[in-house]
Amino acid sequence: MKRILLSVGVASALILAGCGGGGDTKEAESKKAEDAKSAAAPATAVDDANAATLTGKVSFAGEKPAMKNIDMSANPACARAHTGGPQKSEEVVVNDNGTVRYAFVWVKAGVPDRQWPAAAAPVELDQEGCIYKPHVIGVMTNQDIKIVNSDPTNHNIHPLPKANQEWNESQPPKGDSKLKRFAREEIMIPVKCNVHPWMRSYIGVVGHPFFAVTGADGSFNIKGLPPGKYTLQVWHEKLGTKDVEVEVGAKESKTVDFELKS
Ligand SMILES: [Cu+2]
Repeated sequence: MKRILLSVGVASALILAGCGGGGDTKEAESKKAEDAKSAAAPATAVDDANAATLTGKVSFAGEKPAMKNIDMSANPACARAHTGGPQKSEEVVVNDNGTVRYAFVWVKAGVPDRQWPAAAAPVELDQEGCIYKPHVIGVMTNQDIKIVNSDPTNHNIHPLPKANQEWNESQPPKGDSKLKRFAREEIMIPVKCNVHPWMRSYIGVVGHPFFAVTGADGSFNIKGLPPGKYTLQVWHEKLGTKDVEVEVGAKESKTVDFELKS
């Protein structure tokens, strides 16, 4: 039964890969190579019955930094979106419970080399009030990112990857959304906007589904891991990275807490 379900998952992932949006020739070639690699890899069934879980939180140590105001006065269409006062920079967001928001937690090493099925739904990255929402996202390799412009103004999305193909496209006010994907694992890809210098987001691209972005409670929950030894990493744009070695047995749930300092 489980095997049947997985086959369906893989099939739909392949269908999705087949009907992805255009892109230039280089991108198409690299996608072809990745698809070939995926097809060659054995599609091992995810053993849900024995899967382990890693949960925890990312705490902030030290004095809580003041959040900087973003000056949008040069762009009235952006400034008008913030009637309740200036937008705060999301570089370092410390939650009320002393945890860190927008930390990226992922299994850096130890995950078996398999064809992991990506979630069929794209991950959305919106531009609203002239900031990227959310500030940090995670996707699997070749999973769609749906880029939306909810603003009544132009944006120009410009990811700056090192391992993936760079691109740079404008999006008109409330224009059609764009579907984009990255073929290779990369932690992290900064995204800027060529129109608004303060706009910044980060995309984590991982070759497996074992990653999470911390939210308003600073916690993460990574499910479905095969039993094994792993390196779990937390990444934060200003507070750096930390690695922890962790071993999980079948059906085990382990807590790993991180602490980041400014
Ligand atoms: Cu912009």
